Amino acid sequence: MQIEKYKLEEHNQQFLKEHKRKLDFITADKPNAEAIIQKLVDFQVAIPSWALGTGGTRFGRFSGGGEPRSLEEKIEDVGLLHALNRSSGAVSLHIPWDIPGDAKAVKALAAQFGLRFDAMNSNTFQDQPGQKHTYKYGSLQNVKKDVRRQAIEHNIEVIRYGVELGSESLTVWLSDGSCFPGQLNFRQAFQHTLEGLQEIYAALPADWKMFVEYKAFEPNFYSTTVGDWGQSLLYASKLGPKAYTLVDLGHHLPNANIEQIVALLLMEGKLGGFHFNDSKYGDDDLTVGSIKPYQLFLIFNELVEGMDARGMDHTRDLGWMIDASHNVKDPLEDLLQSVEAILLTYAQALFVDRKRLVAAQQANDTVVAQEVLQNAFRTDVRALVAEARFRAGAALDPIALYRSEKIREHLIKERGAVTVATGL
Ligand code: AFD
Ligand code: MN
Ligand code: MN
Repeated sequence: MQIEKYKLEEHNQQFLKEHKRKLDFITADKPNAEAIIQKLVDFQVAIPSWALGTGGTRFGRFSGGGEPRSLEEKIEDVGLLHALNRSSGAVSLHIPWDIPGDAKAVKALAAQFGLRFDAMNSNTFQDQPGQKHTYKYGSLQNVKKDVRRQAIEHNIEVIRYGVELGSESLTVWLSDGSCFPGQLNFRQAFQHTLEGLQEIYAALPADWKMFVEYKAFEPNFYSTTVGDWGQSLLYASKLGPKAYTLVDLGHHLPNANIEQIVALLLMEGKLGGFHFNDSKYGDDDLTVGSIKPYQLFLIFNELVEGMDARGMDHTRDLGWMIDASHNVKDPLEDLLQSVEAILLTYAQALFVDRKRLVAAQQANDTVVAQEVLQNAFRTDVRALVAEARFRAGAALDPIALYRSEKIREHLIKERGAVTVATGL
């Protein structure tokens, strides 16, 4: 289904007066508001194809109905999101969950919705039907050469699909590791993994990037072969200039200082991609900003500062993606909330008074440094983000429009009440 243009305009008309009032309030004492609105219009966050269905718990799957049954329907769903907020202009695919039968047609369909293909994701954390060798004891790290070869070939195949779709990056997330002391020789596991990544790296087209995603735990619980940013950076440095570290917010040990990690990776020119989500305990995959909004702000603060220090383009030079999918919300509403949270936090980070912060740091004035950050964090920027959406031709209140248009009901009618999208 698609949202009719006049419906969108009707919706905006209804909210416009109140919106303008709020916008005038925030822009009155913010001379840089106009520049920030433009940055918000430009900023795009990729939607992972596996977040469009109701995510499973580790014990079950509770489908909410109307889930996309094919890659084409997943693209349609991201198209809907993009029509509602104009900030979700890319989709990130997982192979083999999303093998494009006819890549040309899939690419054309995405273009119709104004979408491009962001990073491609490989999957060596599950065995697929008919697969020759099992990943039970890991993929690239495996002690068996045949298993390693299979994992390498799979990644190269993913690159090939990506080339057909116009993607320009590969994200490798390995679940490799061990559950018990003594199970693995750490050095050998690292070396095998590095050799595998080197072969995959060699198959990258000239203009592609490779993102090495790390995770400290789960499904392995004693060691992980790409367990933290140090290990990821080690692989990325050994691989070469096209390899980068990818930071997923949910992949750290509790209370890790992610903003510091981000700052240093940016300093080294080795931060490539970002997976947004939120969590209280581990890799909870909760809606962005739902648990620790101040942490997200501090991370964004470092991202903006670090990207500006290197003259990077905020929109294009890092891969921005949501990686969250949960089981109690309508996934499309959840994604709208996540994108909104990202834009709000980005806007707040843009409001940080850098000059004052630097002066406070140089004077060891801890109080003012904290004031500067918290002033920005406590600014209500919702009207600015809404204005950016409005200017881009999207809805002032995407969730309100989603509900008043009864989009989920339409999708259920179209696709059925018991559909289950591919994914976890
Ligand atoms: C994992 C990682 C990774 C992967 C995804 C699969 O975050 O990005 O692609 O889940 O659903 O935890
Ligand atoms: Mn991730
Ligand atoms: Mn994860």
